[in-house]
Amino acid sequence: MLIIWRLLYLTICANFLGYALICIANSSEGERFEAMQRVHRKFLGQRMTFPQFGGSITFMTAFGSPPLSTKGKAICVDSINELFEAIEKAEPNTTILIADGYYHLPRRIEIRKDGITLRSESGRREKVILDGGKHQLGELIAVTGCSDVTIADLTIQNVRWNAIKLNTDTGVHRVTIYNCIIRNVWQRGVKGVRVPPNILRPTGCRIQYCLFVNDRPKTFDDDPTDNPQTFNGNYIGGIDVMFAQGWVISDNVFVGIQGRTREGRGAIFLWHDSRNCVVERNIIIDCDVGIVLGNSWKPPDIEVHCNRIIVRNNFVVRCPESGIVADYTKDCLIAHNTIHDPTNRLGRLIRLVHDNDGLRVINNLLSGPPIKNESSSKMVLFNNLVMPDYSHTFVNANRGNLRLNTNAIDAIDKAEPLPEVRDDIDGKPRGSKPDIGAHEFR
Ligand SMILES: [Ca+2]
Repeated sequence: MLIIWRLLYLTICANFLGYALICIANSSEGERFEAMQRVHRKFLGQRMTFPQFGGSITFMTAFGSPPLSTKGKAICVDSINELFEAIEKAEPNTTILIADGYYHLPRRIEIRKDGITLRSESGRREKVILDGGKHQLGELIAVTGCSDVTIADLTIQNVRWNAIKLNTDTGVHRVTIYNCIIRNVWQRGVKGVRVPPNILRPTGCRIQYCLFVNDRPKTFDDDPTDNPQTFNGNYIGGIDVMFAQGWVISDNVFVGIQGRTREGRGAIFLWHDSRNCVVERNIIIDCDVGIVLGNSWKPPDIEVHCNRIIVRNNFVVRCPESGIVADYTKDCLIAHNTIHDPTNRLGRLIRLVHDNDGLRVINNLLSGPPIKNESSSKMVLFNNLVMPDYSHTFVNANRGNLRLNTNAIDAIDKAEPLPEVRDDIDGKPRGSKPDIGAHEFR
């Protein structure tokens, strides 16, 4: 026991010493930034899986990404039976650590107690695979009537409908979904449902550092409920949440979330009176739709779909149905995003439709068609750079790396400073002469 404590102490000291040395050893801001990035990645790979540690360990990374802590008692499991037993018997505030392995789940995992954490013991998300394919699961994890749940460092794959279903109509708050891979899920990676008026809307959830990826477009075989009579194989998206309040959706990557005829839903989709959320530093590549605030269908009891939501510093690459959409919003901000899709079939890199009172669309970089404004609301569309094809100014547009290179003379130092955007997609400070788009070149 004592040895573990000492090791832990030494580990923490070594890391902070590392930070200090980096700050001293690297003179230029660029070098410091690169070095910090390396440590940042190291921290992300280094999970605190010390079950003996009763309290929480806080590691602030270089860019303030949220710390993951091991809460309360920890239980290690290495079989499906142990996993279900642990979930069922766990006291609130228990951490369940899953051993590396491939788990064909026979039924949905039901999390119903406050403070439950479910994560891989190794911290390597690709090493713990929870697979719903063999038993054709409709959903893989459900969170019901509880708060402060964490799901981290693991893979969820082959699920017919939803990978993680938040039953937000039962009071679900402060859920953290962190560093997971969500793969081949055929309706939604994360779903938050409609909330009745007498239930507190889901507040303070975080979805960060996750990879949402599908290996191919959806087919009819993937989901019998999605057929020519319903959604024609296009009922598919990444994150779909209603009534979200104070959520952070950041630092995720979405690849290939595609409907059967490439008419799917948003990689990130917030609607039904969602408020005060931040969507930032996400990279969305080859999905049908990128980031969507609202929807053209709005029930009578919903005044606006999205209120005071900030969408900043995202890369959106080749999303043919729409890059970023605002549709029935109020006082939202879409700023410093880079969207690349020169041949977008609908001309919708940014699409504004229906009422969007108080919307500000500022300092975005569009490589492709200009903003498609179908809204008659009073909005501020300012200092957005539109180029028919700006590929040559990106590090690697094909691979979705829209960081700028020296060719980007129309973007570099050409943005209007915005108080809401102090840094870029890498967490690098913007300085006094910000660049247009999500990346700060210098
Ligand atoms: Ca600059």
